[in-house]
Amino acid sequence: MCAKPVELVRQFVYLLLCEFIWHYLTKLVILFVCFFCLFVLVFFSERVVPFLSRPTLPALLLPTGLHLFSSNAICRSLCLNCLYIGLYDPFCDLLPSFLIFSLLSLLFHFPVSFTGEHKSVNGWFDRVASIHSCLSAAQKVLQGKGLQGMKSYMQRQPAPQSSQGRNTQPCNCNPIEVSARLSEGKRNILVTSALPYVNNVPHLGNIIGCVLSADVFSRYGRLRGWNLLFVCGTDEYGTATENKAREEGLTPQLICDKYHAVHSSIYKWFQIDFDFFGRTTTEKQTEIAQDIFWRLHKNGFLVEDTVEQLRCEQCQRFLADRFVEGICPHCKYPEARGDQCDKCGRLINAVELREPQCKVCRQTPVIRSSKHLFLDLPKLETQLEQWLEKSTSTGDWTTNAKQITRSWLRDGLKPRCITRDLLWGTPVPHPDFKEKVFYVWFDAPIGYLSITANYTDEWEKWWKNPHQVELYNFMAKDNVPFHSVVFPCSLLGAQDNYTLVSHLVATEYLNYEDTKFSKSRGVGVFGDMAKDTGIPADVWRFYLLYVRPEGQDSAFSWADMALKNNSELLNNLGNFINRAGMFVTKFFEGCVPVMELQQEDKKLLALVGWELQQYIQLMDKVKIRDALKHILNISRHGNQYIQVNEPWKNIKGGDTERQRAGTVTGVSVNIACLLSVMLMPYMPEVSQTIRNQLNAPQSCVSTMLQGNGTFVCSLCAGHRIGTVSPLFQKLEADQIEALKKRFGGQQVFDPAAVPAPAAAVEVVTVNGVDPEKAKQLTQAVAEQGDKVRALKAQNAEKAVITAEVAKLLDLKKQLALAEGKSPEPAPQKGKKKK
Ligand code: B3M
Ligand code: ZN
Repeated sequence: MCAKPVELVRQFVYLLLCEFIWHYLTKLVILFVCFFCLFVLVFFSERVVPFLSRPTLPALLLPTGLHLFSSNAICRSLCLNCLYIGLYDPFCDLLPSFLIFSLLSLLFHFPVSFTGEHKSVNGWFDRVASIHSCLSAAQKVLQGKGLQGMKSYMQRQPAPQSSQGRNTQPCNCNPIEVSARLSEGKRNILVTSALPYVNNVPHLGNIIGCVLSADVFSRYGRLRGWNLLFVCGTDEYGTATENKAREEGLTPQLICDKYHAVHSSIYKWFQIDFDFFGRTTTEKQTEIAQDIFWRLHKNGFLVEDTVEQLRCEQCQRFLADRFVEGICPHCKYPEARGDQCDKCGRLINAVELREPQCKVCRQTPVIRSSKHLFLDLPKLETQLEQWLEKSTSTGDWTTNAKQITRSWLRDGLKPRCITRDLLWGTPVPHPDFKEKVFYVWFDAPIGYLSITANYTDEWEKWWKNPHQVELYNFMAKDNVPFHSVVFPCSLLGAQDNYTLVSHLVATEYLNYEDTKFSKSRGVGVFGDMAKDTGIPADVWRFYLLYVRPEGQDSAFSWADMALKNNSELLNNLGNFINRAGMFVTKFFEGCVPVMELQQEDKKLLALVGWELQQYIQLMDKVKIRDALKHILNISRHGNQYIQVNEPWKNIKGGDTERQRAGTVTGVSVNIACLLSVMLMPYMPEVSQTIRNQLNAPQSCVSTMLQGNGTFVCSLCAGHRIGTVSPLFQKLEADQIEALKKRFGGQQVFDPAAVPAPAAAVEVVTVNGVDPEKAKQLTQAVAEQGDKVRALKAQNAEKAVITAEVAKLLDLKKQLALAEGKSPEPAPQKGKKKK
C-alpha cells in the first residue's frame, strides 16, 4: 500500500488524536474502527478465501467462535457492535477505504498529495477519490460539517451499484462521458442490433433475433470488463413507412414518432440495456449518408443508369414493386406483383406486367424512364472478397452468415440501385437526382453510425477505427447480405478507414408453435403483449434465450415454456439458490459458516469451475443458448450435492456433523452467488434479486467473470446475508391453456389502440370499405410475399421457396374468397420454376 505503512499509521494516530481533542468524545468509536482497519489493511491486507487457498492466520476471532478474515468483514462486524454509527450498511464494501479516505481528506489538505516515501499513497487516494460517494462525503466534511456531515451524507446514499453500475438501468441513461469513450487498455467492442422497421410492432422472433441477443452479449461483455458500446434504433425511412402512414391516416413523421415510442417501451420492458436507442430520421443521418454518398461518387463507385418505372399519375408517385399488380407476362396469372409472379415463381420487371394497376387507386400507371444511381458492386468485388476472407476467418461469423454471403458472391455481384423515387427518405444530394431519396437498404445501415453520432461526438473513434474496435452485428438471417456484402462495399468504396464488421451473428427463424408469427392473423405474441401475460420479463427472456434459434430454426411453444419454467427455473435453479440461502438463515443465523473443504466439496468446486469455463468460452463465441445450459448444470450439480450431504440432518448432530453442515451450506451459498453473476446477462432482475438476498458484495460482479473463469468465493465466513425468498412461480396448466388460446389467432393487432402522437394529420385513407378479413389477409399476403422475395434474394433452396410460394398462393385464394371473388384455378402443371 505504501512504502512505510507503520510510519503513516503513526502520523494518522497523532493527527487523529488532535482531531479528537476538539471533537465529541463519541467519535472515539470511529477512530477505533479506523485504526483497526488501518491495522488490518496493513498487516492482513491479503483477501483471504479460507477454504480455497492455503490456511492463513485468522484476523479476528469473534466471541461467537467465528473467524473473520477480511478487513471489510471485520470492519462491518465492529460497526455492527458499535451500532451508534449506523452507516455501515449502505457502503460496507467501501467502508475501510472510505473511512481512511475521509480522515485523510479531513486531516490533510484536499486533494491529498504525498511526497517522498509516502508517494505511493497518492495512487490509492486517487482511486478512492474516483468513487463518487466517497468524494462527495469527503467534500461535505471539508465544507466544515465535520464527521457529522459525512455520516449524514453517507446515510442518505443508496447501496452502491456494481462497478458497471448499470445493470438495472433502463434504456439510454448511461453517462456519455464514461461509456462512449474508447479505451486504450481494454477490448473496445461495438455492438449493433439490426434496426427494427419502425412501422411494425416487433414479435418475439424479432426480439430474440436481434435486440435481446445483442443485449445478452453486451451485458456479458461489460461483466468481462470490455469497453463496450451498444447501439440500436428504429429504421424509419422507406415505402413501408409511407404505406403505413396511408393506412393509418397519419403523416410518415407521425407514424415514426408513434412507433418509435412503441418500440422503445417494448425494449424497456424487456430490459434491453442499450447505451443508446436512436432513429434514422435525423440530421446526422442525412449528414453521414450524404458524406458516404459523395465519397463513393468521388471515388468512382457510383454508376448512372436509366430505369423504366411505372408511375401512377393519380397518386402522383412512382410505384414501388409491391404497389403494382397486373397479369404475369409468362403464365397469365392476373395478380402478379411488380417484382415476381407468385404462381409461376418467375421474377418480373414491373414494366413487363400486362394491364398493370396501381394497388392503391386501381388506375393504370404509365411507363416513365427515370435516371438512377447504382453502387458498382462488381468494381468493389475483389476488395470485398479480400476483406471477407480475413474477417470471416478471424472473427466469429455464424455458419448461416458465412453461407449466405458465399452464395451471393458465387453468382457474381451486380450493380445495385441506391436511389428511389420516393418522398420519405434521406435526400440524394446530387443536383441531377434532387427529387430522389436513398434506397432504404443503402440508408439503414448508415443508421448505426448516425445513431452513434447522436449519442457521442466521439463516434468516429468507434466507426473509423478498424484496428482498435471490434464490431459485432446482431441480426436475423434475412439481413445478412446487406451487412456482409452491400454495406461493407459502401464503406470500402467510401475509403475513410471505416470500422467493418468483425463478427456477424445471425439467428435462424423462431416460429410460433407450429406456424409463423403473423400480425395480420393475430398469431403469436408481440412485444407489446408480453407484459399483459403476467409472466415476468426475465422469464420471457429466459425462455426466448433457451430456445434461441442458434444454428437452426426453433419454435416458441407455450407448453414448453411452462415446462422449462417449472422444471429449470423453479425446480432446478430457484430451488438450489433458495435452499442454500435458507440454510444460512435457518441454521447459521444468517451468517455464512466457516468451511472446511473435503474431497467431495473440492470435487463439486472443480465441476462448477469447469461449467463456468465452458460458459465463458461459449459466451465469448456468442453461443448464447449453449452457454445458458451451463448455468443450469451448475445448479443441478448443486442440488445433487445438497441432496447427498443433507445439511438439514447434520445440523442436528455433533460438532463434526454441524461443521459438515456448515461447509455444505457455505459452499452452496457461494455457488448461488456465482450463479447470480452468470445469470446477469440473461435475467438481470433475478440476478439482482439474488444478490440482494445474499447481500453479495458488489465486487463479486466484476471479479467473477474477468479472467479465464476461476471460481472465486465471495461470501466469506461471517458474511451476513439478507432475507431469502423464492425467486420463481409455477406456471399452471390452465393459465398456459388460456394464454395459448388468447394468442392462437383470434385477436388482431389494432393500430388504433396505440395512441397517435398529438397533431395527427388526416391523409387519404383507402380501402376503408373492405371487410376486416380481407384486410387481414391482404397483409398476410404481403408478409408472405416479402418472405418469398427475401428467400429468393438469399438464393435459398428451391424446395424451401416452393413451399413458401405454395403458402402464399393459399393465402391469396383465401383473400379472393374473402373479397367475394372466385379463387384462382389450380396452378398449371409442368410449369418450370426459374
Ligand atoms: N430494418 C430489416 C429488419 O428489421 C431492417 C434492418 C436494418 S439493419 C440496418 O429486419
Ligand atoms: Zn394510383
